[in-house]
Parts: sequence; structure tokens; C-alpha cells
Amino acid sequence: MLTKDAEGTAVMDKPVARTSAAKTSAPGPARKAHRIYIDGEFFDEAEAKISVFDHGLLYGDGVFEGIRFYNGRVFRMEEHMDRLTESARSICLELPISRPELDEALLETIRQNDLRDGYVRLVVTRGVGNLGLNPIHCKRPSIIIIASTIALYSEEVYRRGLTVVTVPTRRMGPATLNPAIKSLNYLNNVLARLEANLANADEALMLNDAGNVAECTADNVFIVKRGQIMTPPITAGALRGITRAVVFDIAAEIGIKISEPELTRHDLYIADEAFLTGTAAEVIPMIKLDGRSIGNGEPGGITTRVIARFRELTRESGTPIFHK
Ligand code: PXG
Repeated sequence: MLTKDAEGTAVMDKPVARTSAAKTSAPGPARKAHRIYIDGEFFDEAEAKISVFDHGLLYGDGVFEGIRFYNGRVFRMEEHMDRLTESARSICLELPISRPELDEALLETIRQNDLRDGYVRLVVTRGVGNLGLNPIHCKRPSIIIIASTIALYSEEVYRRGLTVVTVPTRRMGPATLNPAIKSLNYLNNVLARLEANLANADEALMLNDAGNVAECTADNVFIVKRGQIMTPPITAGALRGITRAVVFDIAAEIGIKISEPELTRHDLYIADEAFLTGTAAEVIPMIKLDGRSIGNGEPGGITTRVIARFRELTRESGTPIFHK
């Protein structure tokens, strides 16, 4: 699980000792061993291994999704699976199992881990090849599914909001590695994240090569100005976030205009409110950028409404895990 260290940085907890495997597929309160899915089989965490010749490791060649489930239901599962399929298609990675099989593998992994609320990491690697980068030698992609729990930020941070800095590392453009592909190659984001850590900030704002706002390291960015919501367009280098799409749905539902103009840092400095969205971070206020307070420096009214509605949706909707 992710918690905060002494510096306030989100860190991964040491996995709890895994002595016994989850024995049933029924939901239960007790935290049992991680059971990891790899290519159709379940393994205890210590035995869950892939080849050092897998190009996912050697070249970051592969795709992934981070998916949340709440209250026994997978939130926006179809959208995540669509995006995974599209990312794979874009890099000519043929999924080795069918979509219904993949859906079932995801649900069964959650069941095997006895979880009702948590986070799933679904990874598809290019598979085993030789030491050359040419994927032609990789015969079969591997699928890895990890179901666990996650809490990036405490409730206190959701109430207070995040401090963000603009970092020197630019979000790569579509001509280099299209940020619309959710690939295993995340070094661009990792470097930005390091720069945020070095600046003692909660998150990094990434600009594109034109100097416009793209996104944060694992979150989309939104502002509120004069009662309207705005977020950078996908073409600015933003991932087509699933949580981002949920905010569009919420805005339509509560009658707030939402648009996708190019945004600059200036637009963020003079915004009335700002917030970030991502599967892991959910919807979270951003109250400071580059030392400037946004609005009055507190989470804004529209942000608070969006968060409240988002939380309702996560409890009320989704694909059932334990019964159909
Ligand atoms: N931008 C980027 C670059 C992302 O990787 C988002 C935006 C938000 O998209 P969703 O669909 O989640 O609303 C992401 C999300 C994590 C983690 O913390 C999440 C992501 C990437 C890396 C780590 O588990 N993806």
C-alpha cells in the first residue's frame, strides 16, 4: 500500500508477509496473501516472476492500466480495457487472450485476493525475446495482473489540497513517444516526479514542447475559471484519462460548462480553482503552483462538488466482481 514517508512523499509499504494463499473467492475483511496472475496462472508473490529477457523489462516495451475497484465493483472497467486494447494496438502488440478472457482474468485476480476496495495493475509485456530490441523475436506477450490496495494521499490532503511545481522535464510529444499510449516506458514521468520530489512538492506540472500545460506525472489537470471547468486537450500531451472523462460526465450532469483549450502556466496562476484527476489520486484539489496560491489557496466550491459526486459514482457504479 502507498503511504507517506517522513518527507511527505508517497511510498510503497513493504508487502506484508505472505504465508498463506487466499483460499476462497468470496469477499472477506481479512487481508490475505497477494495472489498474482501471470499468463493464466496464479502465483504467490514470492513465486510471481517473469523472464529477464522479457522486453517489458529490457525496453519498457509493453502497455499497462491502473484500475480501481470500490465496494465490490470495478470502476469504469470497460473504458480501461478499451484504452489498454488501443495502447496495445498502437504499438502492434497483440493481446494473447480475448477481451472476455481478459475481463475474467482481472475479476478473478481480485477475487483471489479477497478484496472489495483496491487497485489493480494490469501489465502486458512484449514477452521474451533476445537482447536486441527488435520485437519480432518476441513470440508471446505476457499478461501480469496484481490486485492490491492503494492510498496515495491521506484524507487530510484531499481537504487541504496539493502543492505543485512546474518541472524542467517536458512531456514528450506525439512525434517521439505519443503520451496517449499508456506504455511501460514511464521514464519521462519518473524524471518529472523526481524533480517534484527535489523541489519538495506534491506533484509535477509538465509542459509540452510548445510551453503549454500537458498534465502531471500520473494525473490530468483541471482549472475552474468564472464558473467553468477547463482542461488541456489530448493534443497538448495529456493522457485520455478515465477519471478525466468522469469529470466531463459530472460537469454535464451538474450543468457546468467544460472545455479543452490550450492552457499556459499563467492560466493556472490566475485560475479560481484547480484540481487533478487520476485513477490512483482520484479527484484532488491543487492549491498552489510554483509558489503562487490558486484562488484563495483553499479547495474551491466546484472542486468540492466534483469530488463529492465522484465519490458517489465510485460507490454506486461499476462492474460487479463477485456476482454477475
Ligand atoms: N496522465 C498520465 C500520464 C497517467 O499515467 C493519468 C494521466 C490519469 O489517467 P486515469 O485514466 O488514471 O484517470 C495517468 C494515470 C499510479 C499510476 O499511480 C497511474 C498512472 C500511471 C502511473 C502510475 O498507479 N496512470
